[in-house]
Amino acid sequence: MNQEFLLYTYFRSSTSYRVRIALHLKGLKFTSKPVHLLEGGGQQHTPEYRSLNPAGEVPTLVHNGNILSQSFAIIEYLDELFPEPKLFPAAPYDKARVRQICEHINCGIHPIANLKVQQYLTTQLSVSEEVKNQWLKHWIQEGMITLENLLTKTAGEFAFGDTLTVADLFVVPQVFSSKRFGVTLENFKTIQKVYERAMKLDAFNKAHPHVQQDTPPELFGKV
Ligand SMILES: N[C@@H](CCC(=O)N[C@@H](CS)C(=O)NCC(=O)O)C(=O)O
Repeated sequence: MNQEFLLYTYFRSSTSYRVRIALHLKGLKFTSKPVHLLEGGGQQHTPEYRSLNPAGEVPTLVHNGNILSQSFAIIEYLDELFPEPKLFPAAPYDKARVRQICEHINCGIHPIANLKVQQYLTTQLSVSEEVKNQWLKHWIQEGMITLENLLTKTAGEFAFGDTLTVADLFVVPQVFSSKRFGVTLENFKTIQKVYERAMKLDAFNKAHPHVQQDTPPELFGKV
């Protein structure tokens, strides 16, 4: 059967980055449809886009007419349809622990730094850029401390043991995002080890925010 994938994405979005990695890992050819989160007040807010993604967020994947949002749901769907390489461990406890890492990033770290949250702080609550950045850095740092603690119990070569899992697809984009907000890996040796191992894989590099079709020229190629 002919497989068609259209990915609504934004180069810098860590949630889009997760899905791009999954598509590359599974060798699935896809067309990227950039959604500029800032231009014109944000293309994610148009009624056309919201009819695909009611939350007005990226990513959205359209696969042979099937529309899906939420990066975790998208990756799970892809993994069930295209099991090579398998991203979820089979044993229930292992699977739950992998998911625990993903959920910590997805619900515990990512939403705090989301663009709309930042915009609300500055435009509605008149928080200065400086205070906003301090606030973001604090919560990201807290989240990264927990992530480091989680990974010290689970990591081998990868985030969970010595086999690549969906947890690595969440850790790597979070590292990219944390660095953007000034949280480096200096004090997070396990996260750093896992990050460096995953970045040896082609799929992670091809999916990197700085090599996408909508990457601004001044950032292009800086992986
Ligand atoms: N839990 C969602 C989060 C998606 C999300 O928040 N995406 C961000 C970019 S990383 C977004 O589109 N933000 C738009 C905005 O804040 O206006 C997922 O995993 O897909």
